Amino acid sequence: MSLQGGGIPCSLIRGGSSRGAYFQEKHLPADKIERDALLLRIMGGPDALQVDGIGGGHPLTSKVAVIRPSSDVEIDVDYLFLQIDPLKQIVSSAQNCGNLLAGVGIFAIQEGLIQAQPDETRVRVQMLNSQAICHLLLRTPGGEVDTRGDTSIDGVPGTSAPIVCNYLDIAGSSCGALLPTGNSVDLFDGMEATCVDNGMPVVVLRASDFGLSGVESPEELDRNEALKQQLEAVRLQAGRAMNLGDVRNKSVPKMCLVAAPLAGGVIMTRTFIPHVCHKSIGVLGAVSVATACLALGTPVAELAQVPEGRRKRMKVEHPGGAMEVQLDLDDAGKVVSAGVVRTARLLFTGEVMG
Ligand code: NQM
Repeated sequence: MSLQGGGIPCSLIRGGSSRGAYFQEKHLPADKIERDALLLRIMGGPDALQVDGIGGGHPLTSKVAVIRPSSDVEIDVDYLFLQIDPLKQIVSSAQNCGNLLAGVGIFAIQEGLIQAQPDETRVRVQMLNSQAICHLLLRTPGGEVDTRGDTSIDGVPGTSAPIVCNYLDIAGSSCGALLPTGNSVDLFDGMEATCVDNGMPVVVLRASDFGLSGVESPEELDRNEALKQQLEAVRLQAGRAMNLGDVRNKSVPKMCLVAAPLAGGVIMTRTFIPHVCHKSIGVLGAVSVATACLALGTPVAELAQVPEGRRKRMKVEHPGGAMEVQLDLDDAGKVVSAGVVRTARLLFTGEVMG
């Protein structure tokens, strides 16, 4: 059977608690407008189900990773993340994704962009959305990627091999500063908020200020239209204050409602990404919220249970369990690196029709 126009090499990978289509940059059109039109056709839409594409009908399963070899000797591959809005038909590079990042090493090895080592392989990735760097450590017995293992992450059934993700220097990666408004607390529509960017721009607010306990299910929160309107009004103001400009059509900042932790973690969260409530929490979203817990005098720090010491292992509680983040601080209390453990799995590799 011959297919009109031929296909585009593509792999579908579950990265962390998200799923996305991974492409080599050289297989996509160089022209951005053509590239985005093609990706919208591939993922499907405008349609909530993305029935005419390979997207999964939710922001967490409507994602694309574009990979290329790096020209920098300190970096193996460059990774561009694109969020595809199933309904609005927007392709946005305004944010990073630490979940799809977890799948970048598997893709780079499978495509021959880097050579796997006999036991473990370190893949040095530059995130083109923010120029920040992350080192991924993958299990590669006998020089082959092995995704089988006994590590489980909340939000994903079953277990797989761990992928250790070490982020270097991510403070202010999208907004230019860790506290982009210059304040640790801002007031928007009378609500106290902490605007933070440690890899992901997030506006952290008390759930109780919205009359919520902070443990409502994502489905219940998604049905609460009045809440979503209030949050969007705050988000538009916070976006400008965070140097992100008009964020009406942007997927950042995320909106995180916090409450006291319930299961031994540091803080309880419900995160809107930004118009749908996350089933768990994004990786860099969790790193940013954990970092906000350290900013004394903020509403989130008052609710948080922060462990002692310069190396802090912090469980950020969310609707599906908790995401453990490790923050390393210097003598001055500044966060110098962040680490998370994720898993990823190659689901298919082949050609997708554009
Ligand atoms: O915060 C969801 C996800 C994400 C992004 C989102 C992510 C991150 O769960 O690094 O991983 O916040 O849009 O994949």
